[in-house]
Amino acid sequence: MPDAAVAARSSETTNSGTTQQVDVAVVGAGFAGLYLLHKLRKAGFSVVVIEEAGDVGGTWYWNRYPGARCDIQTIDYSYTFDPELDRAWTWSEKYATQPEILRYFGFVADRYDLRRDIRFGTKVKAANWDDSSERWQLVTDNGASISCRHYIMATGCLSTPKPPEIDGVKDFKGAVYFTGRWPHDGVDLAGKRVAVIGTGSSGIQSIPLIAEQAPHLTVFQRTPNFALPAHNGAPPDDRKTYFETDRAAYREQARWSLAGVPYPQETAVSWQLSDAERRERFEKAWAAGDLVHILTQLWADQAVDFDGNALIGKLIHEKIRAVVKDGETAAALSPHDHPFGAKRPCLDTNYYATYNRPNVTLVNLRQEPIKAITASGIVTDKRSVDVDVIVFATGFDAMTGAIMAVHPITGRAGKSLSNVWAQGPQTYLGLTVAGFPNLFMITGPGSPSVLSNMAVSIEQHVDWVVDRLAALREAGFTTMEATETAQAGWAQHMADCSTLTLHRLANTWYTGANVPGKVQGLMPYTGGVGPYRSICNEVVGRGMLGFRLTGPNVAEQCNDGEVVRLQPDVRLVLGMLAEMNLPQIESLGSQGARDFLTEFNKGRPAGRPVGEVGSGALQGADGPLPYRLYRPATPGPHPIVVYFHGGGWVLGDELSDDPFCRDLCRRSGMIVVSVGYRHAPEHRFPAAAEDGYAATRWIAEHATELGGKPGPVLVAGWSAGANIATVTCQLARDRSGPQIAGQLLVCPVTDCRFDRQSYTDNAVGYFLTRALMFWFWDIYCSPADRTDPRASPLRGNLANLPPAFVATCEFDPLRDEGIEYAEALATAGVQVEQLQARGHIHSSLVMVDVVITGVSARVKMAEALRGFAGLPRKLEASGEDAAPIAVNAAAG
Ligand code: NA7
Repeated sequence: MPDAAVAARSSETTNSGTTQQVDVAVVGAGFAGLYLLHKLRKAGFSVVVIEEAGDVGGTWYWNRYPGARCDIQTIDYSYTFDPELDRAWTWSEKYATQPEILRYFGFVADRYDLRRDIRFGTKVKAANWDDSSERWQLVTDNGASISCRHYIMATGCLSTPKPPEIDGVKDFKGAVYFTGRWPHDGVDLAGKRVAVIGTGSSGIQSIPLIAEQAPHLTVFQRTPNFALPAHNGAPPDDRKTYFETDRAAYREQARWSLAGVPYPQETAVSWQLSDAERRERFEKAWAAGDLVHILTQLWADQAVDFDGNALIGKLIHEKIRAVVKDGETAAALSPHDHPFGAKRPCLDTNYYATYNRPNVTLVNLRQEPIKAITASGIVTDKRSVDVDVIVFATGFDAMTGAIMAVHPITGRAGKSLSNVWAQGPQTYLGLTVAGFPNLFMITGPGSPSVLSNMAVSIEQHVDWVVDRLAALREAGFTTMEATETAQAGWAQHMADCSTLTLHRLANTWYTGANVPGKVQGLMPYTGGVGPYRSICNEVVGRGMLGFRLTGPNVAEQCNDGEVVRLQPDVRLVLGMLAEMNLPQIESLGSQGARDFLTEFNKGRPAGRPVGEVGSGALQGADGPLPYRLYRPATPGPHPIVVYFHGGGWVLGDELSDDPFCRDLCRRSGMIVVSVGYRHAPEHRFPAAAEDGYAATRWIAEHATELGGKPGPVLVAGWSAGANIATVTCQLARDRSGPQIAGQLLVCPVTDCRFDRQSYTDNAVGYFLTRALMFWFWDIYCSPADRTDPRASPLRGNLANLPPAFVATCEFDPLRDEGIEYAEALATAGVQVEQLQARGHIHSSLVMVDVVITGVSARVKMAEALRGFAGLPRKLEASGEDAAPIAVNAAAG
């Protein structure tokens, strides 16, 4: 049996000389460390926990400032691994105070007899991986050094206070306190003039209580934060009842939710709700006093869409104005520089009302930055404030601080973690780092961590890690290490996820912006707790994908690869579709397939409002055709885009791509006319193509009547509709008009061959299947007709066609024929812009408000259309495009 496996089977901790030998060493005895210790022991590992503090509790051991409380309901901020434990503890309040939370950790430590394996008052000074023994060697500042097979950082995300970065702190003659390192015996502020610097959660929780004790309090605010009343008290009945009725279901729902708290996914989008309905939802959320509620339950687009989000900011500004009597103070307290939720909002008790007290002054550092701290107080650009006490509520070097800055970690071949992370944290799953075998981070950067209920995320990580260690041991492996490929893939997935939400638009500790000099980038995973859990499970299910496993007597195992190559929201959509167990469309017959599509489309979000939507009839190749017209809200006349819907020449109609047409109209500022061309099998080739041409001609001739700009029109289409659009361009060139200024082709069908690689790579599993395309072709076109350029435009003459924008998607059977068409156009001298959308499927780009990661492609399409029409490519600067402001400039 290999030595590690032997060692791992022993649960005895031994001291060899001055070195303590264990299977696993854990740093930190907070929420994560305690559960790790319990679970590792149960799995038969010997464990030591190293903890700097004098007792258990982690962040709750240190953060003892007045008003320190949990801001996730404590019913949700609890261990769930042991139902007996869950039942044995009842929280006294909806949001427990720090002393009660600390008592809870003491209770847990006692219940499982954890303290005997924790070395309190001890810090790790260095951790080095030793390749020959395949163990981590830890040097501590107190007692024996440690040799361990596995090293786990349970150091918390917010545990290393950030230095104040303000000159003169040492000169100050009064008392200085940090909220994150508050004296255990408390601080008597009676009779003391106090300054608080910082208005994050710690400042906002402590300021009202300090104001009650101190004769005068001056608050130095750099960035106003959104704060909501906690309405603390007994746990609310609705949640308590759900919880008490079925605890297991409650916990399970939390585990698969987006934020780690059992709330359903909101589906109504902001523009579907009236002002009154939105206000009602907002008031309900405001009264609920629950961060996760207000962050997730108002409307579906609140966290992902700039405009949907801005509505909330305005409603909160009203609330602030209603409480704070002085207008200037109210304005200074109202956040305007970041979307609601992009920076961690706070829960408060009487925070805004505190500024009505005569003994409280707000100093707005945006208008008068701090110049220095002197012996007697704080000097700004405009005033000098004498104080007896300064409280720094200035936050933490979040997420990486406690892992990287606290002690040097040296991995394989002498690699230092600080060097590897010099340009920002690189991880696989936020759990491991390539080059650092057997090193794990609980809720590390790259995992949902601080964007979730930490309790749920910690338990998921602990379970995953300990279960993996046990499985490795069973299989005889002694090392486990992420591969570079897997890690790079995770970085890409993280970047993709970061485009989903608005977090990228704020400078926050989520991005490292609060620490001068720290490399900036969104550190937590924004794809959600449930999706993240399923990815971690998938890694295991696919044979530890992205990990190299080695052991002395077993063959090395490495299933290398990237666990998520789809865009995160596309992955979710495909997952939901798989769960729906939909029939194969080609098995339904053409009418059955049409009925199915109509039903299916009812479930999608309503398209966004545009200036006007109308309908009418135009002249097709063989009679009238219906059309739908989308007009922008801006004054016309606007250029006209003739649009052809997708559906394989068999399905769909002028309404079926409604959300996409609205999106094109809004983003391009042009009229979009969606044409209801004839379909097969009733009307086979070349009916659709000839209708496309005739409709375009009719629209160009009737541009003025339609309220459009006379002159050249543009054509656009998706899938078979893109086929019709580009065939129309060829016919218009050959039949002397109409004039077409440009063509937008989204995932076009361009050729009848099925042997391109994308037909094999993406034959099944990505919604449009190879079999479905066969079916479409069979219905539309006889084999003899298929090579006609009106069916396979790639085979036509491509010279002298209008400029084109061709979008293709990576996981689309039609990908390669689209790319080939773009290349052939370019070869023929046509101006072409290509967009190869990574991680997307055939329908991604037209799934407006469902596939959020398609937004940037849709923006580019609209810009291309505007360019073709001779307009400035950008319609107008939206807040979404704005770069986040630099927060660190104003003070310090
Ligand atoms: P936060 O949320 O990072 O808040 C720190 C506050 O201190 C914030 O208002 C900062 O302004 C301010 N700050 C930081 N440095 C300075 C300097 N140099 N000058 C003036 N003001 C400064 O930390 P918290 O401890 O309140 O909360 C951390 C998390 O714990 C919280 O989000 C919950 O998850 C629990 P800035 O916004 O950077 O302009």
